[in-house]
Amino acid sequence: MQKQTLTMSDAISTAKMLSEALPYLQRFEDAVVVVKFGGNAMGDDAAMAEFARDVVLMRQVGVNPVVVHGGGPMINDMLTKLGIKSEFVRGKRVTDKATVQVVEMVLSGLVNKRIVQAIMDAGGRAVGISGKDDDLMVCVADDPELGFVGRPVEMNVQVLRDLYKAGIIPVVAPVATGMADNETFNVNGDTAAGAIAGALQADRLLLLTDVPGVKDASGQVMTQITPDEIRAMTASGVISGGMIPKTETALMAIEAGTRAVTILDGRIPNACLLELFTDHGAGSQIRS
Ligand code: X2W
Repeated sequence: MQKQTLTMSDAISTAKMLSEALPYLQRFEDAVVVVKFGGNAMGDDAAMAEFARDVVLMRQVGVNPVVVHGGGPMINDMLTKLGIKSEFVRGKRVTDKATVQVVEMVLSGLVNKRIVQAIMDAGGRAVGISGKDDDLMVCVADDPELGFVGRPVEMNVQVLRDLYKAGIIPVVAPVATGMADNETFNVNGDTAAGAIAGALQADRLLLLTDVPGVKDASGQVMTQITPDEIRAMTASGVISGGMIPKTETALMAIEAGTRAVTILDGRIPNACLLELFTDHGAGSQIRS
């Protein structure tokens, strides 16, 4: 017989919790959920394993998760090792030819494969690709000041549908191809996730980050916000700094047809499950 690790009362509360999740499991059956997993939310191997388990659980209960990752801190580490200086302008990395090569190596290689491996270890199936594969994300230069930073202008998301329909979790690195031959662009991870969620008309975009959500003027996290409120709070300066690219991404994704976007703290245990499958939810949900 298997060794019992739970007390009877713990086991009863686990069973009750599963039962209470039923309406949420029904609601998200076959839903497309794009999860942006930022470099700051990745943490150590244990946090990575827990994220992978949540994504595999989503898949197991009939959700179609699509993972889009970042890796800014990992790019910084490699650039430092190679003695390449790097700076950010308006939240985006100024990217010259040497930098874009490092970005592609780190994101499509190290970070992408680490996530794929973690999902496989959790018993799921994952395939790692970048925005270059099957021309998933075609970009133009975002701003001449930023060099090879891409703004997605053409999305070909059929490859993602093909993968999730086959039961495979796509894991996407935010590196993209350009309109001309042989161009490589570095794309901000949030921007890439928003463009993918919009093109897939996703049911949810979850932006996992290292802050609890969008705060109002008194510093309280807002659990529900409309796009109009976001615009007003941005104009009045209540939304500022690093939150701006996230709320801009949310608005873009909603305009393109994503049903709702949640900005949440990826460091909370089981953040994705909390948001999707409990009545508590997590972070700030933006929807019309
Ligand atoms: C980002 C891509 C990685 C990213 C960069 O070079 O850092 C641009 O800034 P996080 O972990 O999600 O911040 N690209 C253009 O977005 O990573």
